[in-house]
Amino acid sequence: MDRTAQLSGRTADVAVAEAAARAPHAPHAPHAETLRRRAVAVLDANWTGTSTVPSRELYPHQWSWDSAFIAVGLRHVAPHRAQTELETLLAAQWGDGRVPHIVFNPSVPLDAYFPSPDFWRSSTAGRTAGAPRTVQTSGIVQPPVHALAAWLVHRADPVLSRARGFLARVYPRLAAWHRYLLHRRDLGGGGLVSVVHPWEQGMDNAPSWDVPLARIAPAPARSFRRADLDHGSAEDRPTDLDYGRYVRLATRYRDGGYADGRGEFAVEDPSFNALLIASEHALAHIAHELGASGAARHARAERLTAALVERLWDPAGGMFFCRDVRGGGLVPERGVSGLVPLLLPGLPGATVDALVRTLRGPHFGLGGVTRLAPSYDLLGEAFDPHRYWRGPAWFNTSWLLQRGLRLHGRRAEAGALRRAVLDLAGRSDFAEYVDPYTGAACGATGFGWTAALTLDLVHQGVSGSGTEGGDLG
Ligand code: 9WN
Repeated sequence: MDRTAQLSGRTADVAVAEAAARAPHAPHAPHAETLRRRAVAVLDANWTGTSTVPSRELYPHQWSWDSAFIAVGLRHVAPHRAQTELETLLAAQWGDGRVPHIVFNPSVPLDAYFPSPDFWRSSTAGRTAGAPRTVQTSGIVQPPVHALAAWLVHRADPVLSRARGFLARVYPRLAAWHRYLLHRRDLGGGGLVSVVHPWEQGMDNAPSWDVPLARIAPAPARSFRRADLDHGSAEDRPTDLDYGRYVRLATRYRDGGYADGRGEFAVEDPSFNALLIASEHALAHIAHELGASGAARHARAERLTAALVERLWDPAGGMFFCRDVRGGGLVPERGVSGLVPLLLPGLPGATVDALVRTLRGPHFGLGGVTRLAPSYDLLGEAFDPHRYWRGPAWFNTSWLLQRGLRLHGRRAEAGALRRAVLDLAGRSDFAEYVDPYTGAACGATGFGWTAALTLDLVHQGVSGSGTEGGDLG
């Protein structure tokens, strides 16, 4: 008698359910369904009606790259909401094309987050740069993941997208956003985009900023009040000294009317530029979908990839480094940012091989001592497993890396990273970030992009592909 026939009733159901739970790609695995429901609940709780906050307590407004990642997850369960998420953000775009890093919710008290709208004064200080009049925003930007997100959102429900004219409406804004970056932010003159504040790059406290930041005189601690320490522990957050420098940089930028090109801080970052390139490829797909040719955009993305390799690749380090444009050289700090270009289709094969070796080697330990990519070199002097962007693992970077691994045919490594994201996101209650060794939750829980990218990877298991027909190349 075969084994299936021996099983009956409830026993058989339990056995099937257990087998499904063990199979990581099983469409109906009960643990995947539970995880999916929990992730949806986080996104529902963080939804404001027009966008999703990263965290109700710590980050109670709309953040730019968070919203892009959130839309990528939302598309599987609420495609209309995913479109709205991006449309809300893009509605706050400035006349010069910049997409602000924060869109403030006017019903949240000013002291809930610092720097608040009265610090940025976007509608007055940003008037010349074309800041919107009706909505308050910050004046700096964040990584341009939006075109990639818009393309993925479209592909999740093309019928709805076409019916709403989603791509036709967002395309001009996304094109203006890329134009702003490529024309106003090429501060190094080599074709790549510079960030003018660590908050712009998204990995605020990374050791790569230490040298360029050291040139900035900090604003006095008494001149501002940090709200982050009301919710996060001081040992995990940036120091007061670094905060003073962040405030000084932002103040000078604001007082110069948010004009670009004059600031003392300008850094070409590998992750920021790689995300721009991935988004430029996505814009090419969007143009094509709208009946135009995407060829010029693909060609530009390839030129940018060549510039990235030429300006930021460090053969000895086996990874990309930041370039300190004002200081004139590469910053030899190994941050996860230097691995993110793995998601680019046009990278030379030898570069891909070296990046994968570095990711799995002693500095990042992936598949050995770590299951998610740490934000910084495990062997680096500044390493701290809990301090913001100085060691802990964030879920968005591992999501990006698993896409890169998959794109370059590293299926086993991509699968392991995917399973690690799902496992640790669930176990940490969708933490903002985790200890890279233990997976213990750090920062906020119920964090928007952790829940959203979990949803995306749960769905990838269900659909079995996840490449979405050339979304990256
Ligand atoms: C400053 C919202 C943002 C993320 C960043 C993360 C953190 C803000 C802060 O939170 O930055 O923008 O106050 O530290 O570093 O990546 O977008 O989740």
